[in-house]
Amino acid sequence: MTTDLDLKTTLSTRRIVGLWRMITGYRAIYAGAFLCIGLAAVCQTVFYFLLRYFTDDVLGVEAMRGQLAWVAAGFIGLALAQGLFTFMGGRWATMTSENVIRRLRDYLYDHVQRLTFAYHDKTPTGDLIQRSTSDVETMRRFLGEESVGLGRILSLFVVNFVGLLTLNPRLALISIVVVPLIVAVSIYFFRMIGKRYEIFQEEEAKLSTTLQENLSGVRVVRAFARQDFERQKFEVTNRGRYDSGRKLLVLHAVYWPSTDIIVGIQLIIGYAVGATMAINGEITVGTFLAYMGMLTWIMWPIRNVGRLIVQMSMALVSFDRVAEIIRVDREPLDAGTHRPDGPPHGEIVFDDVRFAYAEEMAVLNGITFRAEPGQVIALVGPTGSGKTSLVNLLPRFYEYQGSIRLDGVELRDYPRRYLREQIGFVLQEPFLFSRTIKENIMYGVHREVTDEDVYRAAQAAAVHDVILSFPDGYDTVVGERGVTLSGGQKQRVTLARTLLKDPAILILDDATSSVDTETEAAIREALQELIPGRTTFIIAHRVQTVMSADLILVLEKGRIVQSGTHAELLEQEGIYRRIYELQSQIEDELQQDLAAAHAAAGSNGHYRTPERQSADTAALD
Ligand code: DGT
Ligand code: MG
Repeated sequence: MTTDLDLKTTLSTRRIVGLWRMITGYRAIYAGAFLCIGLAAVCQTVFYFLLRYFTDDVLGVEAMRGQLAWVAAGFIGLALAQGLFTFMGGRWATMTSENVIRRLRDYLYDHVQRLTFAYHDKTPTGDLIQRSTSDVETMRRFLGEESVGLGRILSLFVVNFVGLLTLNPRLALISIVVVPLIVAVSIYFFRMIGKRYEIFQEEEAKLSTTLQENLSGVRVVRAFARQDFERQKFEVTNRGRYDSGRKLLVLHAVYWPSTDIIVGIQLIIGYAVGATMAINGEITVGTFLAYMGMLTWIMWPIRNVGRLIVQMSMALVSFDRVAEIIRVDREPLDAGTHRPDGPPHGEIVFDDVRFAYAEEMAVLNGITFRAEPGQVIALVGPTGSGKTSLVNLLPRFYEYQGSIRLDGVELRDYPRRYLREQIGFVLQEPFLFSRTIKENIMYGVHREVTDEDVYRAAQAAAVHDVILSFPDGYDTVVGERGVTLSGGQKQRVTLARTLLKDPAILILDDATSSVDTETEAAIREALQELIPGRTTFIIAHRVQTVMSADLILVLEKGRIVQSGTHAELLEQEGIYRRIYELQSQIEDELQQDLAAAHAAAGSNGHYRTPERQSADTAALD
C-alpha cells in the first residue's frame, strides 16, 4: 500500500511530532496495541488481588470450600486474558512498525534515486547505505519493540501503583522512593549514550565506505599489490569502530549494575517493611503476598525504563540521520514550463555558458556555439578539458550559468524528464546491471520493442555476434557464472542500449574508446546510418572518429580554443592540426610495420602480431 503521506514534511518536524505523523494510517491499530498492553497490565494486578482474596478469605476457611473452583477458574482466566492481550498488543505494534517502516524504506529508496548529481558526488555511498539500512532498522525497533516495551512498563507501573495504594498507602509510597533516583541516572546515561551512539554510527558508516570502495576497487588493489596497505587502512577504520563500540559498551556496563544495586536495595527495604507490618498484624498475609508481587512488577519495569530510554534515544538519533537525507531537496524531474508534445528538432545553442562543480573552480568558461538540427558536433581536447562536463549539462545533470537553448527555449524551462527522455547518453564509464544482456539493452525504452529491434541495436553497436557467442545469448546474466564482459563489450552494450532508445539527441561520450580501430570503424559506419535526423555529440580521442563531424570543437581548460570542420581546422595553426599530424604519423608507422611484418612472415613462415596498441591509444592529449 502506498499512501501520499508526505514524508518530507513529516520527517522535517521535531522528532516526536515526526514519528507521530509517520504512523499516519496506522494510528488506530497502534493505539489498539497500547490498549491491549494496558489491559494485560490490569490482568496482572487483578491476579494479585485474587491471590490476596484466595490467601485471606478462601484458604483454610471451611465455609469457602465451594469457592475454590471459581478462584482456580479466575487464575486461569486472568492468565489467558493477559496472554491474549500481550499477544494482540505485540502483533498490532509489529504490524504498525513493519508497515510504517516499509513505507519509509520505499520512500527513502525513491528519494535517494532522485537526489541531484551534485549531492551524490559529495556523499559517500557507504554513508547512504548505512542510513537507509541500519538507521531505518533502529527506527523500526523503536516503533515495534521499544515504545511498546515502554508502554508496558508505564502501564505496569501505574496499574500496580494504584493497586498498592488500595492495599496500603504507606507501603505504596515507601516502594517508590528510589524512582526519581533511577530516572535521574537513566537520563544522565540517556544523554551520554546518545552522543556515543552517534559517533559509533559515523564510525560504522566509514567502515561500510571503506569496505564498499575496496570491493569495487578490488582489481586496482591487486594490480598494484596494495593488499597490505588496504588491510592496514581497513584495520584503522575498524579499530575506530571498535573503540567507539567499546565506549558504548563501557557505558552500558556501568549503567546496568548501578541500577541493579539501587533496585535491589529498594526491594529489600520494601520486603522488610512489608514483612514487619505483616508480623505485627498491620496487614494480612494475603496483602503481604500481593504486595510482594506488585512491588516486583513495579521495580522490574523501573529497572528497564533506563534501557528503553537509552535505546529510544538511539532511535531518535537515527531519526535525525534519516531525516537529514530526506530533507535534501530532490532534483525536480517534472518542473518546467515548456512541455512540447513530441521530440525536439534538435537545434542547440550555447551562449556564454559557464559551469563549475564547486564554486570559484570554473570547469567551463564562455562556451558559445550553435548546433543545427541533425548536425554532428564533435568535442575533442586533452583529458580534463571539460568535454564530459559540457555534455552533462544537456540533460541538466548540473546547473549552469549563461544560456543553453534547445529549439530556441532555455533548457531550464524544460522538465528534466522530457530532456532525459529525448537525449540518449552513452556515458564515459559504462555500467551494466546484474540482469540479462537483453534487459540491459532494453533498459532505457518506455515503448514496446521486439527482439528484432534489440538485435538491430546490438548489430549497430557491433556487439550482436559477441552476445550470441555467450552460452545463453541475450539471456546471459551479466556478472553471473563468470560471464563478465570486457570493457569494450560493455561499452558496446551500453551503446546498443542508447541506440535502441532512439533519442532525438545523441551523446556519445568516448563511446568507442575501448574498442579496436576495426570495430570502431564498423560502429562508425552503422552510426552514419543512424545519425541522420538527430543532433549528435561525439566525444572522442581519435581524429578519425571526429573527422566527418559538421562542427568540431576543440576544448582546452574549459574553453573552446578552435572550432570548425576538419578541413578548416587543418588549415589553422593549432592543437587540432598537431594532434592530427601526430596520429597520422603513428598510423603511417603502423602501416609500415604491418607491411614489414607481412614480409617477414612471408619469408620465414612466422607471423608476428603488429604493435597496433600505440595507434589505438594515441590520445589527443
Ligand atoms: P576526459 O574524459 O578525461 O577526456 O576529460 P573531460 O574533458 O571529459 O573532462 P571532465 O569534463 O570530466 O572534467 C573537467 C574538470 O572537471 C576536471 O578538472 C575534473 C573536474 N570534474 C569532473 N567531474 C567532476 C565532478 O563530478 N566533481 C568535481 N568537483 N569535479 C569534477
Ligand atoms: Mg570525459
